[in-house]
Amino acid sequence: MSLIIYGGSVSPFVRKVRVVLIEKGIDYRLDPVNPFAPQPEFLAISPLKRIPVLRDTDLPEPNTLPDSSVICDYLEHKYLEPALYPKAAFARARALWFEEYADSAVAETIGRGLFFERIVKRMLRQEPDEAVCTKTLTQKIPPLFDYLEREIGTREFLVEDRFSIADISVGSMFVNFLHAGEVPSKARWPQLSAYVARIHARPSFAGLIAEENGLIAHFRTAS
Ligand SMILES: N[C@@H](CCC(=O)N[C@@H](CS)C(=O)NCC(=O)O)C(=O)O
Repeated sequence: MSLIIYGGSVSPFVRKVRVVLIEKGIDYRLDPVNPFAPQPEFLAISPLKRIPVLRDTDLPEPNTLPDSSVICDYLEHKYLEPALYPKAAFARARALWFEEYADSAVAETIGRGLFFERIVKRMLRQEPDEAVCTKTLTQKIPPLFDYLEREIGTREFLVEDRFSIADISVGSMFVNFLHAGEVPSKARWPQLSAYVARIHARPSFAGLIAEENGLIAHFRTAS
């Protein structure tokens, strides 16, 4: 097994990379790292102190790459099949846009405004601030989800007619939404809600969600 992913399973960015690896059928090892209490060896390979970092032991050092988007792009070029990025220039760029949208605004809103409050704070033995969660759910999330509802429309996937990095990135952020005890409202976002359920039903996502649920359930009940 030549690939090592440093990170924690409930990070949406680590999950992005794991889904790419699983979809491509590539073996890897997940080496647990807590980015909030990093060891000096980890800081040396992650200058922004973020997870994930990939190590490819097929290569001589330096053989590590930080950042989920960089790692996914590397994996796409190293393992060509199945392709997870569109080939046509505009479609590829559009998929990268959805990756960026998920990794920036959606990650920040769901991550900080819900997952951090309801799960990470529990891990730190602190109480969630439900006022922050309410503001996130009522003010910050609706415009983000409205946009995704329009973009997905009646399509099966976000870009072209096949599964891509766009769906992996968006789908991964919605796992953290789920872990925080939420699902997109079927009444307000019918297309998005069906789309998220479809993406999460893929064996790659479903296996990881099942694995993570045990850990999350533990922290949901912790106080
Ligand atoms: N752009 C980075 C973001 C990674 C990121 O923010 N990871 C979070 C965990 S979900 C982290 O390591 N946070 C540690 C910190 O903020 O100190 C990527 O795509 O990998």
